[in-house]
Amino acid sequence: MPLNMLNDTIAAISTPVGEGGIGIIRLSGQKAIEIAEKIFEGKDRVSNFLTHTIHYGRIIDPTTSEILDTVLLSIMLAPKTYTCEDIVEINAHGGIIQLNRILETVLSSGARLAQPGEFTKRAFLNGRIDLSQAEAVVELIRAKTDLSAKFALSQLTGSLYQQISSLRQTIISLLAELEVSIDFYEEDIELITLEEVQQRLNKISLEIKKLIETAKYGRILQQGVITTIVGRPNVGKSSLLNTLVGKPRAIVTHVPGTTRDTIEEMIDIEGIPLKVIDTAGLRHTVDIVEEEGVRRAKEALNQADLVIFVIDGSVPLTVDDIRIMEELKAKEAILVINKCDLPSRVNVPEVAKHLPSKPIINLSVTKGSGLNQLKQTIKGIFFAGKLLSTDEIIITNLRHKEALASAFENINSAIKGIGANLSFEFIAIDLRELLDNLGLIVGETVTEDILNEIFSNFCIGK
Ligand SMILES: Nc1nc2c(ncn2[C@@H]2O[C@H](COP(=O)(O)OP(=O)(O)O)[C@@H](O)[C@H]2O)c(=O)[nH]1
Ligand SMILES: [Mg+2]
Repeated sequence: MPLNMLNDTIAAISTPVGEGGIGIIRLSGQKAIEIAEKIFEGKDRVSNFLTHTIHYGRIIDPTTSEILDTVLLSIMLAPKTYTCEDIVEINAHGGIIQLNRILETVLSSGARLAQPGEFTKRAFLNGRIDLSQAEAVVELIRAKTDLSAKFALSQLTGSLYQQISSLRQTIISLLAELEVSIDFYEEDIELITLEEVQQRLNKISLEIKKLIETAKYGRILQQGVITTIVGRPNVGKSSLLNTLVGKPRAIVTHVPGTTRDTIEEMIDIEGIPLKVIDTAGLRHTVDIVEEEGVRRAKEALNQADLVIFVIDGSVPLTVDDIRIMEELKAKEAILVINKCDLPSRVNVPEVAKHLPSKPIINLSVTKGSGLNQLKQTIKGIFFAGKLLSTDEIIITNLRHKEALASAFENINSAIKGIGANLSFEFIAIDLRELLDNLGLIVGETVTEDILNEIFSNFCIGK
C-alpha cells in the first residue's frame, strides 16, 4: 500500500442507495475536519468541536453559498475511531439526489471518493483490526440468518484472530526451540526431545484439522443445508414443502406427476438455514417433460446435504420406493412416512431394513402432525444441538479454509519428516511455511493483490 493512499481523505455515502429517513456521508482522513469546516455552518467552528460529539447545522456549498441540507454532524477524532483516523459523519436527509449533492461538495472540497471497503481497509492497515475481523464486517452485512449474523459478529470481535494468533505463537515457540537445537547440537545443554517435538506437532495438527472441519458448517450457515425432498409421485412431497415454507409454493394435486421441475425455497429452522428443494416424483416415465423433471430430481439428490425421503404410509411399499432407498444408503437421510392420518398399510420394519440407522418419522402433512419432530431431527443431524452456541469458531470464509488446508499440509509434512528422522532444519522449513499460511488468515502475510481482492468485495462506504 503506497503511503499516500493513507494520506488521502476519503468520503462516501455509507447508507443504502434509495429513500431513507437519514443518509450518512462519511469522511475519514487527515483533512476530514478541515473539509467539514469548509462546508458546515453551525454554532461553532468544526475545529473547536470535541471528539465524539454531535452538532446541528447546515451544509453549504462553499462556492455558491447555497444551503444543501440541515444536518447533524458527528466528530470522531483519531485514534479512537473506526479507521484510527479523524472521522466526520454527516447525518443528512436520506434521498439519493440530496446525498449525492452533499458528497459532490465534500469531494470538491478536498476529499477523494472512497473505494469499496476502503474505510475497513484503513482500519486494517492502521492495525485496529486484523484481516479476519475485516472480512467479518462483510459477512455481518451480508448475513441472511440470525445464526450467520451471530458467527460473523463473533469473528468480528476477534475470536478467529485470537485462535490463529495463539496457534502461531505455539508454532513460533516450537520453532525457536528447534533452532536452538540446530545451533547447539554439539553442545551439552538440554534440548527439546524428538518425542516432545512430535507431541507438539500432533497437537497443532489436530487443532488445524478441527478448524477445517468446521468449514462444513460454515458453508451451511451461509448457503443453507441443501435439503432435497424425494419420493415417488403423489406421496406428499410438494405438500411437505408448502408446509415447511408456510405458503402454497408448489402445486399440489391428487394427480401423480404434478411436479415437473425442481422448486427451491429458503427456510429457517430455529436459525438454521435450509435450502429446501421439492422434486418431481421419481418413477419411470415416457412423458418427456416429466422425464426431464426426474433427471433434475436425481441431480438435486446428488448435491443434497440432507435427503428427506417421503413414502405414502397409506399404501404398501412399491418397487419404486425400494429403488429410491437403494440410492440413499450413503446419504444423510430422514425417512418420512406421510399420510399417517389414513390407515397404515406400510410395513415399517421392512422400510427400516432397507435403510438401517436412518431416522424414521411418522407425519401427516394434512393434519400437521410430526412436523416438529421432523424439524428437531434435522437440527439434531446438522448441529447435534450444540452448535447453536456461538462460542465455537466456525470457518465461513473460503479463503480461510484454503489457507488452513495448506497449513494442514505443512504440519503433516513436518510430522512425516520427524517420522522419517529428518533433521530439525527440514522441520523448521515446514513450520515457517505453516506460519505464513496461518498468517494469511489474520493478514500478517498477505500481499497487496490479496488485500485488493478482499476489499473489492465490500460495498462502498464501509
Ligand atoms: N390424507 C393425506 N393426504 C395427503 C397428505 N399429504 C399430501 N396428501 C395428498 O396427496 C396428494 C399428493 O400430494 P403432493 O404434495 O402433490 O404429492 P407429490 O407428488 O409427492 O408432490 C394430494 O392430493 C395431497 O392433498 C397427508 O398427510 N394425508
Ligand atoms: Mg409434487
